[in-house]
Amino acid sequence: MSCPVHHDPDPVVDPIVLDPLVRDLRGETRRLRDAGPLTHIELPGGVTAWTVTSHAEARRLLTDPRLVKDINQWELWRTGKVTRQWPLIGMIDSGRSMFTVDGAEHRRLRAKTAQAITARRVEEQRPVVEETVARLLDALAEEGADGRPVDLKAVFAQPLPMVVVSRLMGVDPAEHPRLHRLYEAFFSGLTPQDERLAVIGELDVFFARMVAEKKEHPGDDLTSALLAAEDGGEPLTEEEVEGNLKAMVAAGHETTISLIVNAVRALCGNPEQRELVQRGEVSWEAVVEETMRWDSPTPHLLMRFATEDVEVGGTVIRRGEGLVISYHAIGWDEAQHGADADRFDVTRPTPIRHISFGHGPHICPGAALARLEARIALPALFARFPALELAVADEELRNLPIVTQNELAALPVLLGA
Ligand code: STR
Repeated sequence: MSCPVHHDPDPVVDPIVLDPLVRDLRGETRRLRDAGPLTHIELPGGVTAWTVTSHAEARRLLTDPRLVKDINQWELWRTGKVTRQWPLIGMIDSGRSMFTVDGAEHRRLRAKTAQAITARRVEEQRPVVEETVARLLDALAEEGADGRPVDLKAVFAQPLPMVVVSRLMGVDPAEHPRLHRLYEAFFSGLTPQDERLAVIGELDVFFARMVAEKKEHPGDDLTSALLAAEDGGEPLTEEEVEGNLKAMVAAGHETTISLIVNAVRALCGNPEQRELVQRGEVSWEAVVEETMRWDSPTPHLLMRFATEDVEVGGTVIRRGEGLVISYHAIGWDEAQHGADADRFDVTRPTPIRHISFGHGPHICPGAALARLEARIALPALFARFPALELAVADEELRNLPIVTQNELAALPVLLGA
């Protein structure tokens, strides 16, 4: 690996090293919080970056135009210290899309996608979500019959987001297993880099073909809509549509799995709160928002780069340095959520003002869709299996070795009578 530890011109305390195997996310979040609002971290591969762990500072930085997504602003990239051989490169260098550009170009790339999945428009997806949830609950009942433990993640939480985002974007359902396999390899920290680069290549070919096909034969989907010429303004190029499509499928598939899994885990671990929810005294909305805050599906979002020196409460992010947004730690900010911020509590005043969907121009355009999925899936699951419980002790649950995602390897449950 040609990625030596980044030497800052300023004397800097040792960075907090993120465990590539994610063996103790909560311990890491505590250490990050203790280190202060802006601190150095070391990512896998020995690459250091700044990270922000304060809610208030993150909000400021996420609306600061001097912090941009363009990888060419990154000193470590420009000087060849980070290359395509770096295991996390796919999180940053993912092609031109609304995820990687800023300013006026960003507004142009994002507008139509975001408008198609606003809180209002997303209601159009409700029937698909409801049908899919009903079908997956049957599958779950079958797998978990006769008191057998069943992996709620694999059988229930994983298929739902893929079905929903695919229907929205026009991805052929026959491709779900393949896409799922590719994303597993893409995200896993254990995938050798040459293999990951091959996976990225395969995803690129897949989505390029799909865009070319939709251009020829438009369907009733968002990919076709993005390709259609605008009334005013310039339409998106095929490359731009491909970038947005890739971003939507990856994001829609990966993050919502964890939202559902983490919510079920949290409720199973907090029976008194679960009872309040199951009795209807606390809303499912509160469960979803509190899960987003307390156990954010995205622990660390990579990356933004300073186009100028940016001062944050006495510390300076130098021009060319990278900034990670550590949402899991931000959700545990006592200044924002109170002294018990590290505790799951669905009775906190709602709406809980977390920023786990981001903040500023890049705020998650799929937030309403994720919320819709979780708010249909969770009540339906607990209505069908009111006695559902974990099949292993909570301490036995393991995260996948993925630094940027808070994803359990599995969630074994017993469905109960
Ligand atoms: C994965 C690879 C790809 O082809 C395109 C993208 C762009 C969107 C990214 C996605 C990535 C990784 C997961 C992200 C998603 C946006 C939201 C999601 C970062 C790099 C989160 O985990 C929050």
